[in-house]
Amino acid sequence: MKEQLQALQTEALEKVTQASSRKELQDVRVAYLGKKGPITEVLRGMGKLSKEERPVIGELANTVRGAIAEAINHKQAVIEAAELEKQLAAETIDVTLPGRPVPTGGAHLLTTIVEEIEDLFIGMGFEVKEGPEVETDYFNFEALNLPKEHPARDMQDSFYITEEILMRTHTSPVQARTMTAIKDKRPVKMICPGKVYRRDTDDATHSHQFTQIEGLLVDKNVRMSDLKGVLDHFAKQMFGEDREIRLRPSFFPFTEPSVEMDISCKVCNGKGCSVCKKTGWIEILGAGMVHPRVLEMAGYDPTEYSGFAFGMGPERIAMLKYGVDDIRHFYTNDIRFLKQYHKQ
Ligand code: 2NM
Repeated sequence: MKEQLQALQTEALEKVTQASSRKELQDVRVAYLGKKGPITEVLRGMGKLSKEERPVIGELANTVRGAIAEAINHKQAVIEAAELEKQLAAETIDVTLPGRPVPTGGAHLLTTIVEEIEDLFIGMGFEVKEGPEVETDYFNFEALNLPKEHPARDMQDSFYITEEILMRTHTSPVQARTMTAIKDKRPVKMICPGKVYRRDTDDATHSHQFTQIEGLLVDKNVRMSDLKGVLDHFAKQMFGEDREIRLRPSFFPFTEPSVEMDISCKVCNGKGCSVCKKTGWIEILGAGMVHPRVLEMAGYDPTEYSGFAFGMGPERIAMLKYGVDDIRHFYTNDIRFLKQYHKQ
């Protein structure tokens, strides 16, 4: 009996040594220490032993069981530690690896141009003002010296919502509103960027919706030379110090006199090429001295105050500056077009 138990212990410890996984170890545990295992069997058969043998065998059986259990528990700890090591090694994160790039958006080319123009005028002391895109007939036309019979008020040319309300066709109503709202009739120095709407058939150079930036300066003794100085500074900042400007007579209902401003062509340096249609000059914007009627309607005394105003199309500026050949590129939003102008 004694030899049998010792042989059992040797055999079990051998199996424990050989076990290399939790499963195998558990099998050993069940096989040797389980209810149907040999040790339980020995203890169960104790009744058949003599009085002298019983305590000796009983103690030995318990010692053998303890030794096997301890070996199993020890091996279990070894296996678990090894498994943890393996898991940690497999799940190691290298925190020194460079991150994966996260795709980010970028500003639309038009946004960039509008902000650049805004910054230039802010630098000259102008305030940026915005107003409604859905306007009244009064502020869009009447207050800007476009009387009822004026051809520019043709229903065919604007998006009317009712007889009296329409999508603004320019941003000048923001200026008429601002001047009208100033009760103490102090000087005004503002630009207003924003979307405008005209009933046009879209093509490479026309869009039924586009952006405008208009400027207005009203004060005492404002002269044409002030307008010229501001526009010359703008042109040189926007297109290069080596650019020249020229003013040509023109007509707008809200300014008198009215002018159109050209800049010398950067492509040919004024010599004449396809971009400037062999003239050496490129039209950039319209401007003029605010019509006395416009000042008067907004509550400014035209014998005391004078002002200049100008208006430009950021799409056209962007097209000239970046060689964009079709205004529709700004609105069809092909990401391949837009991405070319994203800053890195
Ligand atoms: C232009 C050309 C000339 C203009 C006039 C005004 C206002 F409201 F003060 F009368 N704002 N903008 C103006 C003048 C706009 O765009 C080509």
